[in-house]
Amino acid sequence: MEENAESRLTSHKVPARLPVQDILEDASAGLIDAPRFMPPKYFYDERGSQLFDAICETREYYPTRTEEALLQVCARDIIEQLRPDHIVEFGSGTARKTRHLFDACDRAGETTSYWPFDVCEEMLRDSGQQLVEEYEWLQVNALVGDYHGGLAGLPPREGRCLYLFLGGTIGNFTGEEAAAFLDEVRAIMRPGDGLLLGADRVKDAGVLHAAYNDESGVTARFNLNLLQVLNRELDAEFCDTNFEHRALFNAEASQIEMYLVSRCRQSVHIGALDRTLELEDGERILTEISRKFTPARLESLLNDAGLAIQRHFEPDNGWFSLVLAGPEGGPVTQS
Ligand code: SAH
Ligand code: AVI
Repeated sequence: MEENAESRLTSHKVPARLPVQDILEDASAGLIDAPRFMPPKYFYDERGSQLFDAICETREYYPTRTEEALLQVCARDIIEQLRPDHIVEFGSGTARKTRHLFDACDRAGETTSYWPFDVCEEMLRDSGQQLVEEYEWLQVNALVGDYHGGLAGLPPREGRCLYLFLGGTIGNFTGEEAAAFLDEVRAIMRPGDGLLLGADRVKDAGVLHAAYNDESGVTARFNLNLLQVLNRELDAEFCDTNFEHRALFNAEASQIEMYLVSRCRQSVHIGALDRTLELEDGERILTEISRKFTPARLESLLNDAGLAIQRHFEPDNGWFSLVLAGPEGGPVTQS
């Protein structure tokens, strides 16, 4: 990397201020007894992050391209309204869509620093290097950590902040986790700051089903990759041909549920736990929920955290919401 670009990239570990479990504790709590589940953050090792990126390219997975089209249209307005000194992004991944905001900064002559916060260190390094090379004015301060550990441990920032939580990742949180997280975001926001939140919407079950069961099988590989993570991190002996991917829409709970389903009766040893899982044929491990919102549900989630919607961007088909919210009592404009 060119010297000037390298000097504009830093990396910091974000200390957890709230209790967060590690993979050993999560596996011990979630895998030994039914109902079995693992938190979705373990999908995102280097390969899992690449597979998520590949999901975004599939014909069936509409959220990325829908949100990107919204950002293309609203980025300029948002930058001109907020004029952020800092853009802090939770679960930033490749930051591919965030480039629309940097382009808008470019056009508006605004320089901002970017703080991508993600659990996947490799992804932060690669995307950070690309960004400082693409934008010669951009300072990138990568933040490595778990956002469920709270936001009070973020490094201090002077000036106005635009917080981003894109992609519909809020849908991967339970209702309780989402409320707690938005409370944390509200607590670090100051007057004039904004939160740009992407949330996937309730829609035809067939469209949802296809998005999480793409024909090329990328989502299946993403889900099954979790077993490789468990094998590597916990000295486990999962054999991925003994499991299959299943994603279904639970209309009552308004969420996609993603499972790894045992294809046979099997015993799987987990070395680090010194335990053996006994799985029946057809038994399931819940690996992810992806909640789908109505506009009213989204609004009440934000309002409950003391955040008011200032702008709401959505496509004509209403498939996705991108909302700009701020501390209650701030300016409200229609779009
Ligand atoms: N925002 C991007 C990526 C979404 S994928 C987009 O819209 O396309 C979800 C991202 O959140 C991944 O990059 C993953 O590594 C990150 N992530 C998942 N759980 C996390 C956690 N607990 N703390 C921090 N980052 C997390
Ligand atoms: C990151 N998150 C918003 C994705 C989603 O749609 O819930 C993760 C994903 N899982 C399967 N496909 C995509």
